[in-house]
Amino acid sequence: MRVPEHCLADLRERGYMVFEGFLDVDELAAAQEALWRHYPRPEEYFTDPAAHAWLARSQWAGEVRAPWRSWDLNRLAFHPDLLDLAERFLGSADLHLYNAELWAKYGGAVDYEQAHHRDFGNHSLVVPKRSDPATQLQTWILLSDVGDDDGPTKVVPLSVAESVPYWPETLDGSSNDYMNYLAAGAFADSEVSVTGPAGTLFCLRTDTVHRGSRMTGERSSRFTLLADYEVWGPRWTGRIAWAADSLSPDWAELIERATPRERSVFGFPAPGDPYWDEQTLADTQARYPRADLTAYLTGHGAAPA
Ligand SMILES: O=C(O)CCC(=O)C(=O)O
Repeated sequence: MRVPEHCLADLRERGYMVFEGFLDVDELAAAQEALWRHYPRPEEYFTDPAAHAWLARSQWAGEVRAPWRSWDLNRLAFHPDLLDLAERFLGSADLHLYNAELWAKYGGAVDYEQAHHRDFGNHSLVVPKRSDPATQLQTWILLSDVGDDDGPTKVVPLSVAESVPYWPETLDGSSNDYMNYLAAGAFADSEVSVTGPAGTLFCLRTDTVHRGSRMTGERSSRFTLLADYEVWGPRWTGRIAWAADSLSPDWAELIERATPRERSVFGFPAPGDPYWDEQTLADTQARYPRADLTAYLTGHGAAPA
């Protein structure tokens, strides 16, 4: 569902927004079913956690980067209403999907508690420019219901955290590590728990202070899909290069089913790009035989600048 203007205003003013009902019932159900191609169902996990020890190696063990094993998941990373939101927030249609991950957490697997931090530390080589619009947008789609016991993200409104410098001396005097963590307990009174039913969209900027929290429910599980957007341009930002994974069958299906606009968020050359000529078109068609590449022949449907 299209993200309403008041949510966008929250994102601009508070540094985060939460929108329930972002996914419709069918797209949510299809994505949830596809999760089990990557993860054990909760009942399966809790019957024998030791059989899934890979999920307990660290609090980040449950992250799986795109492309995923189902179009029903892949398409959510560039859902039309997500692209619409990113375009409205970042102020440009020339969007770059600079990371996409699934993240599964299971109660008792590991301690998911984190200190408050800002994520730009591993999304940029430098620090964010204090500009409007902000330069990076992180989006999280909740694929399971998230209540207070399910390790909800805790987010701190911009007005509360903006006095803390981007690369602070730690507030407790300990040495500052690579993740610019803030002192334990900081903002405990002002942080907001991001709870909501499956299908909710949560967004924040990479300079918004937040943290992961402990799962307190004995058999809690939480499944999320993360997609990070920026505008193409800077050389100092990003997370990954999509070409590194572009030999997998999941990638081929993604390119073959996506529209030219959707492909362009991965860096696939847009219609009208000087890259396209008779040779590149024929050879790219050989690489992706089921893709409709006619737009690249005609130049129609070029990604707007
Ligand atoms: O999982 C979460 O709710 C937040 C995690 C987080 O902030 C992080 O790992 O940087």
